[in-house]
Amino acid sequence: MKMVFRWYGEGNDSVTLKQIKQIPGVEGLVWSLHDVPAGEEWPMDKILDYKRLADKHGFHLKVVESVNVHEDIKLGLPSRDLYIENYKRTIEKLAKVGVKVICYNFMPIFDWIRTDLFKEMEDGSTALFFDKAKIESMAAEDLVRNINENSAFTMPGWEPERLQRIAPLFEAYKNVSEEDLFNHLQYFLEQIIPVAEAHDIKMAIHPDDPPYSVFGLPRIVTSRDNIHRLLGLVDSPYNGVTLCSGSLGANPGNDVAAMVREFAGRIPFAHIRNVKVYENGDFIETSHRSGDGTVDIADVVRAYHENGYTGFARPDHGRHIWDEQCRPGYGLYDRALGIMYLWGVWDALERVKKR
Ligand code: DNO
Repeated sequence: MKMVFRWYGEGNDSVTLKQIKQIPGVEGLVWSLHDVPAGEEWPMDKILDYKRLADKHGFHLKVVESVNVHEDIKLGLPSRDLYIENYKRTIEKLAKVGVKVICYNFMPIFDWIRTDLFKEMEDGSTALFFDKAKIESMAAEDLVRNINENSAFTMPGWEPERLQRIAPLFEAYKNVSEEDLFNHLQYFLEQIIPVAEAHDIKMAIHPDDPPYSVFGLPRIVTSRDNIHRLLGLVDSPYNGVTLCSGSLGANPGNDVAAMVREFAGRIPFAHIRNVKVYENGDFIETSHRSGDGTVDIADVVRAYHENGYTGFARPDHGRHIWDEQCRPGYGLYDRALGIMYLWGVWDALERVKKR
């Protein structure tokens, strides 16, 4: 398990590279060019600027999260070919700075969805919260407004300019079924995977968060069966998954550890975090510890360990604790605590193995 840490870039993150350097066992940054719109080819000079910065602090840049997929690709429009070509050029450029994994998602219109970014927990910390009934009665536009008004940072996947395009996008998705979305993903993968293979970069699709349809939009990366199916669309080790325990874990019907055991060879990137799911379907993000949420994180780590996991892993969203002012879910303290929990479980398992 190679530990990496998500960082949003200079001026765009409350956490500094010096602070990340002091977390035990973190070897690389999980990064992106957040100001390049989805569908555009990434400029080499900006990639190299990032590389210089990472080098200066002794981090590698092997994991990108995300190179976003243009909506026309997900919609299967004729204009998709142009955006797929741009995606290929970006892959070629990223190979030049040593990138090995590209995380992306195939969620229509919205990336992750939450109703509260700073929901207060019993211990006084705050965390990202999903109120299922509220979402079901809410207009999509209000949710975008709510997210933007409550974060001091522009949130990837929720850029304010999205608001202007929402109505036509919903209209465009009206006749797109899950089956269509699978076909559009296949079309994308058939073109992208050979380029990824040639450049030794693994593509790792992120599950849908939450892992079910929201606002009537189709969502396909939701379950064991659908992940099995998408891995078969192009059956190559370069067509992989970012197995996110928190996204999949928001549906208690998903056995995350069993998925790790089944798909281990196809998980170049692991997102490890916990989530507490309530009976009515609401959920809140908790500390990483098994006992604090619904997902048995210790067992998830054990599943990776059993399979001799050598891929990349990052702690995922944490709570906002000790009065930290940070991006929702991406503070320093709780993610650093999360890392120490993951290492603790991992090292204990190593010790037992060597006995
Ligand atoms: C949320 C993240 C997602 C993820 C994308 C990958 O914090 O886990 O936004 O980065 O879905 O493309």
